[in-house]
Amino acid sequence: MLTTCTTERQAPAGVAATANANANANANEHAGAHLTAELSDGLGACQATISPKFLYDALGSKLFEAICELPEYYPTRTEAGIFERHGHEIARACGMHTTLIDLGAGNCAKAASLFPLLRPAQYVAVDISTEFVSEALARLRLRFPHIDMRALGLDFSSGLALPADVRAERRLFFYPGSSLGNFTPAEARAFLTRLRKSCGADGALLIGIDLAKDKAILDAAYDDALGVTAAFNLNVLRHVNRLLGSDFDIRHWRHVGFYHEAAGRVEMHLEAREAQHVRWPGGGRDFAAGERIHTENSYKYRQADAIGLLEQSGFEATRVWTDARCPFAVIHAQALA
Ligand code: AVI
Repeated sequence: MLTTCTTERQAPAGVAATANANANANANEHAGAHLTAELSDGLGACQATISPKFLYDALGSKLFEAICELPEYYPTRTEAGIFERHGHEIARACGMHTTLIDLGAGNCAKAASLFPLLRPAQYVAVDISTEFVSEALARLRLRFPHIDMRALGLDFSSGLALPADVRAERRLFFYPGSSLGNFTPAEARAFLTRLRKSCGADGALLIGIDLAKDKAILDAAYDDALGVTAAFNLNVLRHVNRLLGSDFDIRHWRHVGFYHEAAGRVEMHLEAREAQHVRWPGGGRDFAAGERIHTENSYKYRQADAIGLLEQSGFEATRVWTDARCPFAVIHAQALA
């Protein structure tokens, strides 16, 4: 991978007008100025990056759902197996009638599978894409009419300001799917510390964390034979085109996903198939053939390190459930005073 980069921070006045038709056709999907700035800063950095949160537009969310069905992608299945086998114990540890706050709720299926056991007093589905969550909630309200449900559109990776109508009592943050792994350990600590503050005096966390395992299993999970993960990763460029008005041509990029053992994480990148120049209003960049855009990290923890991370963030891990065949941990952690 090349480390040199050529970027334009200030484009000539005509560049915005010549940005691709895709951006103009999608002018109604306006990115806020902060998102545009975040995207252009990331793309302009010497090691180009796109935050993984941009993987989840409507199509990206559907592709992620498809990933969860893949034989190679074990986390969803493994975690669901733990919930199924240990559901009663998990419910006992969490208690009933909580305020269940589902972070990155997506199609809400994981939380809904626990409703009969947990019987939450309130269910708050938090996700960056409210369109997806609202559809899921409409279906769930029919099945569980007695549960007070609300959708909250929030990029909770950068802050967790909950509105006043979210009950303050017995908050149980639900963070399944090993999404914590998409933060660096330092970001994860900062995130968990913020979460601890939102817990109040009697709050807790139910979290799923993927654990380190064989490189061959991890490589296959993040570069599946059918190419669904590749489509999921490449789709981020379509999303960026709409948000930023850039002119990425997906055909000129390929998906790369692998386990970096020394770093303890899976990395996803998009690699330029050929040299090219990409423009966006106010900027642009040359990419050399083989140059990569880093789109995601997925850290795989050792169990003791995961528990240590929770402790450093103001939680006490009270119960841990694992899968003997495929290392994955579901942890109940109580907020410490
Ligand atoms: C959402 N997150 C936990 C997934 C993961 O495994 O890191 C996202 C994903 N990326 C590629 N496949 C799945």
